[in-house]
Amino acid sequence: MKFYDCAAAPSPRLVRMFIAEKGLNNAIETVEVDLRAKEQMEDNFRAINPFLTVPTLETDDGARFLTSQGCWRYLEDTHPDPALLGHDATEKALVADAIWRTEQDGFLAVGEALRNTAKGMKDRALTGPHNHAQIAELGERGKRRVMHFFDLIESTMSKQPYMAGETFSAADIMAFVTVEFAGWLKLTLPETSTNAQRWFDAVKARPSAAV
Ligand SMILES: N[C@@H](CCC(=O)N[C@@H](CS)C(=O)NCC(=O)O)C(=O)O
Repeated sequence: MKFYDCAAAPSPRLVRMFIAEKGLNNAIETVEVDLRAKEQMEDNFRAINPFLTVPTLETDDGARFLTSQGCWRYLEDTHPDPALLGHDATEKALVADAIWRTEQDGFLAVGEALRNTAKGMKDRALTGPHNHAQIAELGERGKRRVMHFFDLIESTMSKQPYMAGETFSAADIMAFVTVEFAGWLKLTLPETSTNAQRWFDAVKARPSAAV
């Protein structure tokens, strides 16, 4: 298996943490794609992932998964222990719900704020083969949405230990990476969010958080 990664970027980190939780670090070859040098735009990577994004995972028989969730799905089904996408039907659905909410309201909100404000992302407000101009209002809206997402983590963690319930899952990986990604905007969990902070510290203490 080959994993197309970028050490500095948050989306591939979603898969790096997942790989680490599964104990697969030594089973997968990593290919670094330097996004700062725009290597994702080069013809050889374009042929691998026409959407020009990392992570991308390639199996030995040539199948390719072009999003973090495609990579997760494949790794979960081929290496079921420990389960990170839920154990039974109920838990799988709860994890799917928590991942969707976290991606929409958290991860993509940080991306919206960053990509619409960062000088280095002029005309690259969205990933992919087409250029899109930045919209300053979306930058501001994104920051407000991130703070709402932080409130959601706090209220979730006041009721349960993990994003999807009683068990650590990929939803926690995504929420954790989202909080660290928000640091790029200098946005941090509010001091009053003690439940969210307790959860964050517990995830940060896992060996997978170091990748
Ligand atoms: N939802 C996609 C998002 C992938 C994505 O946006 N990756 C970013 C890095 S965090 C990327 O490849 N950016 C390339 C660019 O900015 O042109 C996934 O999780 O795979």
